[in-house]
Amino acid sequence: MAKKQASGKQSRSGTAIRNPQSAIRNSSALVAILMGSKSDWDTMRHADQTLTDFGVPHECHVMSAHRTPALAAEFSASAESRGLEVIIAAAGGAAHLAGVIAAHTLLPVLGVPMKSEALNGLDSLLSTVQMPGGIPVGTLAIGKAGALNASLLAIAILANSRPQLRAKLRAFREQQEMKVREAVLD
Ligand code: RP5
Repeated sequence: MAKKQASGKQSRSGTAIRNPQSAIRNSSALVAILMGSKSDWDTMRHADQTLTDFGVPHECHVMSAHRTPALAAEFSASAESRGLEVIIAAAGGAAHLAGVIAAHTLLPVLGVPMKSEALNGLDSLLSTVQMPGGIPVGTLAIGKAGALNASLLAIAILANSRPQLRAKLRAFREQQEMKVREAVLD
């Protein structure tokens, strides 16, 4: 992303590394957010923001199953040894990114189908969700809701072994419930 380059030296909790060349990586990252194109960032920034809000160290990269196949394979094959625990992979159209990433790692991979111009995301959804048996991709909803839920699901996975994160997730749910209960229609 052109957005925030090379805050790469920072490694405090919650720091997001966004890096166009994927050369700079966050040594403390637990979650990686990958997207097939910079054009996916407007959607995937919601996942980035949620992980930041929860203080989860993470990194964000553009890489493509089609346009940068070697980078996608190298990234996913080395992800576990770098300490990553969950990978979120977003792509649109013939959306193979999550499946390709999942093929190279044992880490849980959460797929987010992007809204596409031609088919409004139905193509992305089907090509992400319809993995043949043996290589799972946990597929979320199309677009913004999927981006948000992928980050919340990543947090829930991490929270299984992190009580403080679990408490934050519980508080988030309680606040969300409160907002609905207290909604006033004008
Ligand atoms: C996919 O193709 C990307 O994930 C994106 O959603 C879609 C279109 O990419 P651009 O042509 O906008 O780069 O690889």
